Amino acid sequence: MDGSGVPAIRSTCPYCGVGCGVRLTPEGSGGLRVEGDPEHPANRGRLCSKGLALAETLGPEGRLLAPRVDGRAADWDMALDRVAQTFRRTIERHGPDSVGFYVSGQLLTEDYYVANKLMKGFIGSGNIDTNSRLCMASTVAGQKRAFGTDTVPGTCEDLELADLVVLVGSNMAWCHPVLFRRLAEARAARGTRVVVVDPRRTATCDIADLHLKIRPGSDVALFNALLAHLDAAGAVNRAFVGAHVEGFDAALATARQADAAATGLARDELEAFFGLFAATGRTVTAFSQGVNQSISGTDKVNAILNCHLATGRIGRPGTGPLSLTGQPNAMGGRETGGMANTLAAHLEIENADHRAAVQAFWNAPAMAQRPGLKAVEMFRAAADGRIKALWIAGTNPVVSMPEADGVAAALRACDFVVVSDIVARTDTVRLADVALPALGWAEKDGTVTNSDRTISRQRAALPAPGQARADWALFAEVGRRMGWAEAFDFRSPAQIFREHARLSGVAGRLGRDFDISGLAALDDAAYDALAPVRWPVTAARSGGRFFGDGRFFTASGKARMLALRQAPPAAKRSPRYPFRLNTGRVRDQWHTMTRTGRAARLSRHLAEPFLQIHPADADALGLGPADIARVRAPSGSALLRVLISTDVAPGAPFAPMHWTGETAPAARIGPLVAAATDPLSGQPEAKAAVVAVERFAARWYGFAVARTAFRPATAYWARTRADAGWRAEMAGDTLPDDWQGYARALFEIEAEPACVADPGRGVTRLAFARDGVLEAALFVSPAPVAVARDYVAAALGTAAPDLLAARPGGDRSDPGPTVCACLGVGRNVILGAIRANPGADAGAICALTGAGTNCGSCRPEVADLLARAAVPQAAE
Ligand SMILES: Nc1nc2c(c(=O)[nH]1)N[C@H]1C(S)=C(S)[C@@H](COP(=O)(O)OP(=O)(O)OC[C@H]3O[C@@H](n4cnc5c(=O)[nH]c(N)nc54)[C@H](O)[C@@H]3O)O[C@H]1N2
Ligand SMILES: Nc1nc2c(c(=O)[nH]1)N[C@H]1C(S)=C(S)[C@@H](COP(=O)(O)OP(=O)(O)OC[C@H]3O[C@@H](n4cnc5c(=O)[nH]c(N)nc54)[C@H](O)[C@@H]3O)O[C@H]1N2
Ligand code: SF4
Ligand SMILES: [Mo]
Repeated sequence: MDGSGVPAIRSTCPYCGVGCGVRLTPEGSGGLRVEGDPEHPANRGRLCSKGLALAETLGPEGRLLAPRVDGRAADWDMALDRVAQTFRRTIERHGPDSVGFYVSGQLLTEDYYVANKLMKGFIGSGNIDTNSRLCMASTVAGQKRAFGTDTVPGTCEDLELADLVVLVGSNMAWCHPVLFRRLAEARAARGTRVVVVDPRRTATCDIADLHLKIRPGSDVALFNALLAHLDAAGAVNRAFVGAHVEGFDAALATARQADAAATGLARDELEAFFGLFAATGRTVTAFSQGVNQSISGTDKVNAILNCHLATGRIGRPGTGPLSLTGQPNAMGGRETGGMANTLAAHLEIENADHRAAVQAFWNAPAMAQRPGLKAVEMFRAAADGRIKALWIAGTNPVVSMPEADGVAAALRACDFVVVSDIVARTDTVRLADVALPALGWAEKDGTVTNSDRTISRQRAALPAPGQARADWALFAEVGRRMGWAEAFDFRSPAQIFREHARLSGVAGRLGRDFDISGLAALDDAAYDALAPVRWPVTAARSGGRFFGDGRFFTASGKARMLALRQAPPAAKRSPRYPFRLNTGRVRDQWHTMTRTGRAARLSRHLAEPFLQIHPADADALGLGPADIARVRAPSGSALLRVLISTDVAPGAPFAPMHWTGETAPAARIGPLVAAATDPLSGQPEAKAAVVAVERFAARWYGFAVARTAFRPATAYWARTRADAGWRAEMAGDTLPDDWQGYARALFEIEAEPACVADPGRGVTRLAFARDGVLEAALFVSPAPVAVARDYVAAALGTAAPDLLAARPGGDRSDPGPTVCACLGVGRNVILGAIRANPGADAGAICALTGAGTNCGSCRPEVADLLARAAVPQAAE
């Protein structure tokens, strides 16, 4: 209840797989108050910086509000008929495998269910794949190999009950922040030991007792060597292995041959880790994209599972492997079978009995008989004409796929491309023949499943903007218009959920793990009121852990250990491409920034795409702090701000994946990543590209702010939101004739600017006013621009006398890039507090500056600043 007595609407955060519960209270004029839900088991009221900024990402600005056909506004009938007829005609002429759907772990379970039913049961092809292919596919394949099903054995509480938590290829502090806080609190309370396995030092290492800076891609060697050690140390659980595991001997024999030197780790580091693991019964190994996104991703997963199976540490409190899922509904997508090589309800597409059961349940005319094209193959097929009609929903592959320039070319080549999205301009929507406006978070209704099988409701709290419709409704409409009126007669998410739950009962009877038949009879009111619930949900059981009883879903009922060999990354370093590029995420942006990019405070943490590179590499390349680097790969190139840091190893720089043609066109990372995939899972190796790096010979650097959006015409620019407009970093290799003319064209302003030029230093500052308030400003310099950026951005729309006066100024102290997004505390402010208070601990610095006192997502960074000498940051 809020003060007015209106009960808050309970829903779920739309970002990461932690799946935090939120309470939404509509406020006048379309606004929304967002708070953590104290009753949700995932977060108990906590939210991270992204969840807390959700309200700032809403509103009509930039939304796709009406269907568009061939670039022109169209009505729903016309757009949906065009989609249905084109798909129908293409299938008639070229067969069902000539069409495809590419969907997303950010769709709701109900959306996924309808899309999958349409493709696999009615169109009759397996060609529905998802961005989960780039995300969780290796875990799916690894869990199926070991357990017989894609089952997450434990729960997130296990992180709090464990004595040892091993985080492999997971930057949990930034990517699953609320779970990280739960772990940090448990560690403070009970002394949990934490080991981080990551080639890079991340904020997650703040709570690590041991950080293993593993050589990229060598996790199989590490866990093989661990398995051999566990055996030698007598830590193998012989009783469990004897009764419940097969393949132990072969797995151990291969593991004994493992070359631990391949990890690049020192003997004492390995011994410390192995000793800790062997001695600690309650061990959880949590893993994410450093494991999955690799050509040996599936083997990495199984190498981890091997160690848990050998020690019997699975299915009991405080033990087990735990896959940290990325997207809010990565799990729901797997449960509905929305991947090219799976069937609904965790059934197997290759299994004739399973196909027959689903076909009978759906009364389906044309069941897919074999797996369809996986993401990378699907876009290749679009490029070479095998796929002639493609529907993309809830994902932005022109940014996020490997060899992303090739994906753009594939969409241009493909006869018919449909994109359903919430945003009017994305790199992918721009290439659509038909663009369909979808309802977004807080407007739509349905369910999601988080990392530990907890199903939660997302609920609508705001009216539909424009003509937007739910994703499930779009797939159902097209199904009806293609001639399957009865099968797609879906009128509500509750109705779809009941059908999904009933189908899971069929799977349960076939001996599968995913069974929520206990929810099949929910009426609309009960569905509306559904509280978070962990599957399975059957008459016999609800929630809990799997495999504590030693029974697995393989034919023999035993788990499988696998004999695994270390394989290096696919792309080979060479004199031409001497660097191994690692890619991933930053704390305050979500993927391609279509939502988080709208919140000014989320753009202050790291406002620019960057290349994090070791000082030795920077020296050898002649790169200085805040220079621009040109990064070239065989499949594309990018320009990135240089951030010199010992967090990365020499030869192994890191770059974030978030920037796009809309926000920083020269800085898209997707084009640099080769489309090499794991042979079993089809997951691309996004963490191990090979690149060359050189200094970009910038003749000038710039920083600009304006109240209206602008797109600089220059080699490098990166634009984010400011509270009252936009801000951009820029760099160019050609000097314009005059800066006043350049600025007027950039901002599309005719007026005369206030101008301060220091020709001696080559520094120019231009500021435009309208009605006495700052409209736009541009700072240029032959060296990276030094200016108090947040101060200048905050001056937009104000009288800003020191910027508008034609005198040098603006030399105020710069709070620096934001560390604490909640309270807007800058890095320099924190460094100042550290300097002024020698001996103060992180808690004291937080209390002094306010940083970390709200959501706490930035606490690891405050501790980090305290712990070591500062290194130059981007955009300072
Ligand atoms: N802030 C934020 N949070 C997010 C997201 C986001 O976009 N922004 N996206 C969500 C999604 S969909 C996902 S999938 C998750 C991803 O969550 P994470 O997997 O935690 O994040 P990443 O940054 O992709 O990569 C994790 C780490 O893997 C390391 N790594 C690279 N190569 C190797 C290797 O060979 N071995 C090992 N052991 N480690 C390696 C990288 O250095 C990196 O620190 O985050 C989710 N949460
Ligand atoms: N180099 C590199 N590449 C990577 C990764 C990496 O670590 N490195 N990680 C990979 C991983 S793990 C992932 S999960 C992917 C993520 O990559 P994407 O899925 O491409 O990224 P998003 O920005 O989340 O795209 C979601 C799209 O859906 C839209 N949208 C939001 N809500 C809705 C809705 O309700 N309905 C519809 N129809 N649309 C909506 C958004 O506006 C946006 O355009 O990136 C992958 N690519
Ligand atoms: S940890 Fe943050 S991004 Fe993830 S679900 Fe919770 S609030 Fe959302
Ligand atoms: Mo992901």
